[in-house]
Amino acid sequence: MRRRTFVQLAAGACAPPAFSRLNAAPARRPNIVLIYTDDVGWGDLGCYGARRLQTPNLDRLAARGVRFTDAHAPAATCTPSRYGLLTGQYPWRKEGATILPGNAALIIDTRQTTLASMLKRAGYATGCVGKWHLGLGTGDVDWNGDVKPGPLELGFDYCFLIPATGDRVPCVYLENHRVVGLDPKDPIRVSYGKPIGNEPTGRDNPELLKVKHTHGHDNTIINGIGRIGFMTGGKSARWKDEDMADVITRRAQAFIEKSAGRPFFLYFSTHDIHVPRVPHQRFVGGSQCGVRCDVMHQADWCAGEIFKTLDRLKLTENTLVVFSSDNGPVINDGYADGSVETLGDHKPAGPWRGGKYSNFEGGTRVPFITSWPGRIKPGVSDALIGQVDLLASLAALTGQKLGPEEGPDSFNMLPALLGDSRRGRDHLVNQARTQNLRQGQWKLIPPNPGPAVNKNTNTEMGSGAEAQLYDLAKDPGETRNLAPQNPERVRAMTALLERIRSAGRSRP
Ligand code: NG6
Ligand code: CA
Repeated sequence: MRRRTFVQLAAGACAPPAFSRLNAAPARRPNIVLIYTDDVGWGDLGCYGARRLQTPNLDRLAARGVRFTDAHAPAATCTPSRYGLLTGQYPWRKEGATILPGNAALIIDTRQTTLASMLKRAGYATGCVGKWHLGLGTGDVDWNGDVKPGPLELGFDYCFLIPATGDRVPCVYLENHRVVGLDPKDPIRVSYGKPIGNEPTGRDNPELLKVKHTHGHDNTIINGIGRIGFMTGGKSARWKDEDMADVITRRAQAFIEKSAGRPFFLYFSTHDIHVPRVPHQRFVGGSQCGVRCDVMHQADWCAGEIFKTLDRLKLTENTLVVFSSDNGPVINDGYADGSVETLGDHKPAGPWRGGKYSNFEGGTRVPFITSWPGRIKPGVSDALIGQVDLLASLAALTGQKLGPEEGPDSFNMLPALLGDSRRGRDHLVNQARTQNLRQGQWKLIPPNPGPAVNKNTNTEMGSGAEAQLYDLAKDPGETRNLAPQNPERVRAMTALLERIRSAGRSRP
């Protein structure tokens, strides 16, 4: 794996003329494309060491940008991470920011500043395409009328959504406020908990399934796949999982086409590589580690298509692309799709312990790449940063000062994101079963009694009745709990975490 540090690269690879040209010319405000993948682990990209699958488009992005090794999603699951990403507020401050059912109300207050509203204020055209999973509407949603509030009420000019997740009903797309392709004579009804309608379910009709479930996912069968939740109606509007990557990528490209000419912000949130993993036929069997890796090829293709559009429109030079993932990797997340059996020696979390759902580093330490060919000098950075920092950093990029209530946990890390500085945050709080605290090389996981391993997903959770303290510089795999020998450090970090919690904000 490439292990050159940013400093070495800057010193070695950048001849002075290029260096001064890059720094002297103040670039125009860039377009911003945020590619947010789902459940992609630190080790799932070629440029992060994967060898059993190929991600040429993302590797090229990293080669011309900054590849971060210590960047974090706000949480080890989707909804809280997306909440933190868009609001710049730690998600554990928000009651109810946990994995949401598909009929949940919008959990972001429409008065809150988001990445979209902040960039809109700076004159950007703003679009959101792909997975949402932050709730929609104000209560039990009526999918047959205007579905709002949602992204459009949070600063996005346009949205095309997978409302919750690929494995949750309703299995339909939403464009702006409306379900796409809905026949009013066949209204959609959705229920979580109580069965609704009389369509087959995974529980009662397993013989109809093309992918069997291992845990959960045994409610209404849509496109041969058991889902979480019950749904009836909306037959003409239902998605086909195999086409999902194509459908959302084409919408994202169309948004770029339409917006070119003024600065734009695209939040492109892939379904891949979340379950159910049902790639388009052309990606089936393409990798050397099974369907989970095949859908990683598909995710890389999605990114590549976006890059092609930027190239064609001659926008690449002045577009800041940020690539990341909403939480760490999971192998079996509820479907018997063969991923466990075909994993081989592929290491989805790279060198980090745990994965999705876990308090260990694998839960939130995710791939993170920034690229802006007209401005960023390529390199690798080990700065500690959080996705929660994008709000303040992109505000700084677009010359905006945040009010005291905006992005209360978002630090301006722009110099690190642009590769101008290797300095990261002094501390960062991430969330799984509990909040954990990073401070430099130290990691504190407060007491959180529970099973060491989640039996369903086989995830090492980082649970324990006593506090855990790890020195990631000496022990990146979090194998030696140093808490008993370091009571002072445990006390100091526990106190810092408590201060951050009780202050209600942490932005300097
Ligand atoms: C879990 C689901 C899992 C996945 C996850 C959300 C079961 C048994 N498991 O509850 O399959 O959907 O929620 O993933 O239903 S996330 O990436 O959107 O947070
Ligand atoms: Ca996720």
